[in-house]
Amino acid sequence: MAAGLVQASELQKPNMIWIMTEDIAPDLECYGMAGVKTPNLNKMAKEGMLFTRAYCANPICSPSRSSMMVGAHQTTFNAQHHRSNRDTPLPAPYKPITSYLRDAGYTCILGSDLVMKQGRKIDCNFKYKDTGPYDGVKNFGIFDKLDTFTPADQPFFNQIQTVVTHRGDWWNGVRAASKHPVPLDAIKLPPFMADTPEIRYDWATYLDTIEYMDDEVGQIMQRLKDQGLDKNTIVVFVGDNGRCNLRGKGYLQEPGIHVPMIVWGPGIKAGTVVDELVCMTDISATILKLAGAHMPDYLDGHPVFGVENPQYREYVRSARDIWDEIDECSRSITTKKFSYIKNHMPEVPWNTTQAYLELNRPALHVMRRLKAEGKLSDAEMTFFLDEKPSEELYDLNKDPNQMVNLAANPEYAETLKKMRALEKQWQAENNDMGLADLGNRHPEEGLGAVLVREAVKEKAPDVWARLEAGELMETQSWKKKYGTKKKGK
Ligand SMILES: [Ca+2]
Repeated sequence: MAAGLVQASELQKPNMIWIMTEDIAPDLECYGMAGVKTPNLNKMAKEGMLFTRAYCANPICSPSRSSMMVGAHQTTFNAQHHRSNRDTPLPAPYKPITSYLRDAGYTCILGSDLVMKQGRKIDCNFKYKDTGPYDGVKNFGIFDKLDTFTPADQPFFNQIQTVVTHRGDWWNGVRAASKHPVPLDAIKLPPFMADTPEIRYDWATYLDTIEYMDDEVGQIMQRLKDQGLDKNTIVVFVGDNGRCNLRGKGYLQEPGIHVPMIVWGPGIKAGTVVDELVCMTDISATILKLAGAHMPDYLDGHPVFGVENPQYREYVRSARDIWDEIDECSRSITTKKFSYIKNHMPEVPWNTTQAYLELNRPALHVMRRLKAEGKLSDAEMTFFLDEKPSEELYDLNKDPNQMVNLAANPEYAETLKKMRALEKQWQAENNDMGLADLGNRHPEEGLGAVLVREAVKEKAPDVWARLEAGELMETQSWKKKYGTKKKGK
């Protein structure tokens, strides 16, 4: 091929920015969330595509991020357990999508100097390094450079993680510094949350962090314009897993797996709202397609934007496995109308004693107290049952909050059969390494969060009492404060 031709086609390749925001459901103004203002994302949605039914393959960071980085369901390559296999190379033929993007001429960039903590989180459950070459045997670098894109990097792929929405010691500070803190009476809580001042404060602060993140997105968009790159750059905005609250992150109900997704840029039809089902792994496939990169057979998704014939899904299949010290195994099938969840370990309640949750969920403590006082409504009680049902079935059109489990309702027997069949079909076509090791698993022991919880309870019962009263506290600093560092580390 003549050199000139190669150059011309390289120039036509779009740059792509994939913004991944921590721990949020579709809780943006453009999705109708009460109380929050997200002008930058609203604008992006108005000028681009807003997906109303986008889902993660897992409701926790690392398995979900693993599926996105590879473009396949995490259970098919043993990445289903949170923070597992960090010293194990990806099994062949799986590779990070950046490997194929590099082959297609892309500069792969991690993070941005415009966002809190530089946005460099990777958090995948296989062996990797942030930067450097990758062969999957001796070299494990996933990206080429950090923090900035320039015209010279074209075509480039930049993945940016916005961390502010992840619970952290900055939350109270973000609210205090906000020029327009979300008023406590402007928000609307879902029916499964008790309505108390503590829970309202926590919810409003979450929305404040979303506003902060929206401003970061605005800065990224502005830099694209300033550098004259906006005409040739596609921007994808998604959540990495669901909302950091009850029934959210960690759970297969909608608040845990349903995430926002907005796409903007050349070839993206303005003002489009897509109500079709999409999984995050479809984004990985789309990015490879738009880059003109190799699309390996193991990809679980199909191109869903920027192409002539997007291939949407009949259903999305999600999975939850080990998270910290809690062993768990649940699988879900989401169709346009129904949500089906199979709980393989129904004896593990949703309301576990997981240290991370006890340190980071004010609502959990408030509602445990209300439960003890007999003050929770039926809807609020759903999270606090002693066991999970072995199967759940919800009509998402009639019951978007998933309050009525229809699994035992004879009127829905046919639907239940169909949903079970979809899960069976998925298993027949795909490998589920999380079902394979069920009953023979090793949840994490000696976790920092567990040590912190025990130390604070013992050394500072007054501080622990404030947490139990539902105060939003800066629990990350407790590690240092209460000397929970393990000996020899
Ligand atoms: Ca996350």
